[in-house]
Amino acid sequence: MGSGGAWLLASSAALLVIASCALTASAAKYTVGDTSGWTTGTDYTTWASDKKLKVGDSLVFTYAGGAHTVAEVSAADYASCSSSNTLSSDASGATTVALKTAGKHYFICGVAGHCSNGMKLAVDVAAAAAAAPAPKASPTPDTTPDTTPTTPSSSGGVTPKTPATVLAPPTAKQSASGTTGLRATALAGLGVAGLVAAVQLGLF
Ligand SMILES: [Cu+2]
Repeated sequence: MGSGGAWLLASSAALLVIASCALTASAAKYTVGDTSGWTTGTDYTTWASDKKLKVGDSLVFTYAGGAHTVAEVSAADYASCSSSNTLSSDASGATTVALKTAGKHYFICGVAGHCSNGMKLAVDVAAAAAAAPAPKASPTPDTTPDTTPTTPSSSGGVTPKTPATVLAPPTAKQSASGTTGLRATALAGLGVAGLVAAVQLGLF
């Protein structure tokens, strides 16, 4: 299992490299099978093993037109070499597949016997670099609306018609001590904040 661990480490390192390079890397085109192209007798598992594909890249399948097909299939159909339910298929001889989504993509040749003889390709596509998240707009009201009535602490004996009075302490205690006054101011502030919220909710 030592080699498996090393593989995992190598894969993790590769992912880090991809993540750090994705910001500047441009879309790449990969010729499947390199000089062998898309044909029987080529090990595409080995070919794909060191490819660092990402969204935006393209796979280019080159083959004699009509001699093979390039069919994108599901994982299950890849495993069973079934081309009866292809996601896309082409037999032009020069098939370019743009990799538009991250994750696994599976391709097989639909000609009888070719897939089961190894003409199948599975690739793992990494997500393109995510754009930096835009800063969230702050919903906090920084300014007091013009319609805000005077605070209860400064309204003297006049009883405000606002919810702020609910939280305001009795006016007699406001002059009792500095601490009580501070508390009253804080409570009044809470009341005003509630009123502002109520105004913004359209209750007034
Ligand atoms: Cu084929």
